[in-house]
Amino acid sequence: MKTKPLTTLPAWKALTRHRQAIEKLHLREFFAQDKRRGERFTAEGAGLHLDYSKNRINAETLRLLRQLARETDLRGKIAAMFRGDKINSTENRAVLHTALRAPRNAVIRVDGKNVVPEVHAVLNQMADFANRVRTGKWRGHTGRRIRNVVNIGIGGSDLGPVMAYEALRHYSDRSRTFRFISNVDGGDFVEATRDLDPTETLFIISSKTFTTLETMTNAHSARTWLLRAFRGEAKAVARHFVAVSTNAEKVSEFGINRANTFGFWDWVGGRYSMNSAIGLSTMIAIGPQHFRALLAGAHAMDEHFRTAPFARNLPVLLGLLTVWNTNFLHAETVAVLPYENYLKRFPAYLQQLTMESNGKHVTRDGQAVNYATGPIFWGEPGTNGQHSFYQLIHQGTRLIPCDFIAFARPLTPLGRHHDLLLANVFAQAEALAFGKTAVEVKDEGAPAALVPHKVFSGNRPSNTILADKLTPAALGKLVALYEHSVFVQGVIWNIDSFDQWGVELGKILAQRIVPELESRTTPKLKHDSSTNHLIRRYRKMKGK
Ligand code: G6Q
Repeated sequence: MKTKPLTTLPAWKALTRHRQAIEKLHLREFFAQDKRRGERFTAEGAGLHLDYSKNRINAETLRLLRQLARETDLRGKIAAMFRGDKINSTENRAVLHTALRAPRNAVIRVDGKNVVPEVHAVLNQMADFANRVRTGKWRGHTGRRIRNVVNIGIGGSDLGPVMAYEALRHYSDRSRTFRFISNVDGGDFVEATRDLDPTETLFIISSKTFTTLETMTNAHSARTWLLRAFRGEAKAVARHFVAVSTNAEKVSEFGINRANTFGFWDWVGGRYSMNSAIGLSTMIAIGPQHFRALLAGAHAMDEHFRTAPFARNLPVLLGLLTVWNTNFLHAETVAVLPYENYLKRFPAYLQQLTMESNGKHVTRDGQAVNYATGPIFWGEPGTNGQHSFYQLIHQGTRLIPCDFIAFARPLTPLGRHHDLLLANVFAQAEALAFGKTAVEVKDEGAPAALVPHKVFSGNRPSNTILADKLTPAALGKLVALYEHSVFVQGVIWNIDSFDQWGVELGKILAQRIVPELESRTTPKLKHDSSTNHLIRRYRKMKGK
C-alpha cells in the first residue's frame, strides 16, 4: 500500500500554519505565559528525566506533533519493530536490537523461530569467556595472563564498544588495558599495539560480515604482529584471537576456532549492535553482571517506548521535537553536549546512529523526499565546548538545537567540581533560551559601541536530560532513548532507517583503486581527470 506523501497529511499542513504563530514568539514569552512551563514540559521514562520546556513549542505544537505521529501510524510501526516484522524493507530484514536485551522468558519470532533462547545462549557464552579472561583461567599461548584486550572492528563494530568502554571505564577492571583499532591507516594499529606484549594480548575481531576491508587488513596485521613474537607458531592464534561475527565460515577461514566465535544475527544492524556479542570487549572490561545491567537499562527504555502514552514517552517526544526543529524551524544540526566526561565518545557514537540511520533521500517506496530528513549530529563534552564552538550556538546566525545530558551524582566526586559542572549546564541552557537584551546589557554599564556585540538574542532551543548517575543501566537507557528517537524520526519521514547503501558504496569504491596504486607497471586509468591526476601524482611521490 502506497503511503500518503508526508507533506499532504493534515497534521503536516497544520504544523506548517502553526509555525507562523510560533515564530513570532520568544521563549521568554512562552515562559511568561505559563508560570509552570518548566515543570509541565517535562517527562520521566525509565528513570531518565527530560526537560523539553526550552523548545519553541506550546501545547498546540505538541498536540499537532502527536497527531502527525498518529497519521503516520507510529504506534503500529513501533509494534511492528518489536514483533520482528521485516521493517528494513530494502534489505528484507527484521530490526530487533530490542531482542538483544529481552528477558529470558520473552518470545520474539523471526520467520517463525523464537530468537530469545539464542540471544541468551550467546550471552552465556560471552559471560563464560569474559569470566575466564577476567579470572586468568584463559591464558595466552605461553601460559601468561591476558592483560591487554584489543577490539578490531569499524563503524558499528567499533563505535559502540569504544563509547561503552569510555563511558563505563569507572566500572572496568583497571588491571587490564583495552584498545580499539578501526582505521585502515596503519598508524592506528601501530600506536595501539606499540607498548603491548603479544604474549599477554587478546584480539577480538569484530565484524558482522567478516569481509570489511579495514577490519580484515587490521586482523591480518595483528596475526603477523603476534606470530612474529611466537616465531611463526600458528597454534598461538587460537589463544590470542576470538571473533564476533554472523559469518562463521569466514571466521574459520581466518583460523579462529568455532568455539571462540561469538555469533549474532542479520536482524541486528551494525550501529544497533553494541548489546550483541559486539559488546564482548565491554563485557570483559566491566564484567558480565554490569553488562547485564546495561541490557536491563536498555530493556527498561524499550518497555517505556513500547507502552508509554506519546505525551509522556521520552523517545517519542525527543523524536517529534527533532522533526519540529528540522522541518518547521529549519535547524540543520543537533548538538549533543554531555556534561559527563566519561561520555566523551557519546557524540561520535550518536553521529553514526543518527546520520547513518536517517541520512536518506528517498521514502520507503523509493520516492524522492521533498522535506529535510536526518539532521547533522555533533558535539563534545561540556564544559570544554563552552570555550570554543558555543560562541556560534549563542550568537551565530544558525539555529542549533542542543541536547544537554547531565547526571546528579558524579562517579568520581572531587571537591566542588560537580556543582560547578552542573551550574554550567543549567546556565548554558538558560542563556540559550532567554539571552540578554540590549537594555540588560546597557544596565550592566557596557559602552554604547559594545552593546550590539554583547546582546544575546536567546530563543535558542534545547533539551536537558538529567539522570541520577552514569551507571551501566543508565547508559543502556540513554542509548535506547536515542535509538528509538531515531526510529520515531524515520517513521515520520517514511524512510528506511536501517539500511546504509551509502556505506556499502564506500566499501566497493576503494577496492577498484587499490590495484592502480599497487601495480608496478603504469596502470591505464579510467577515472575522471582529477582522480587520474591524483593517482598519478601519488604514484610519482612514492617513486613509481
Ligand atoms: C552500521 C554499518 C557499518 C558497519 C561497518 C562494519 O550500521 O553497516 O558501520 O557496522 O561497516 O561492518 P562489519 O561489522 O561487517 O565489519
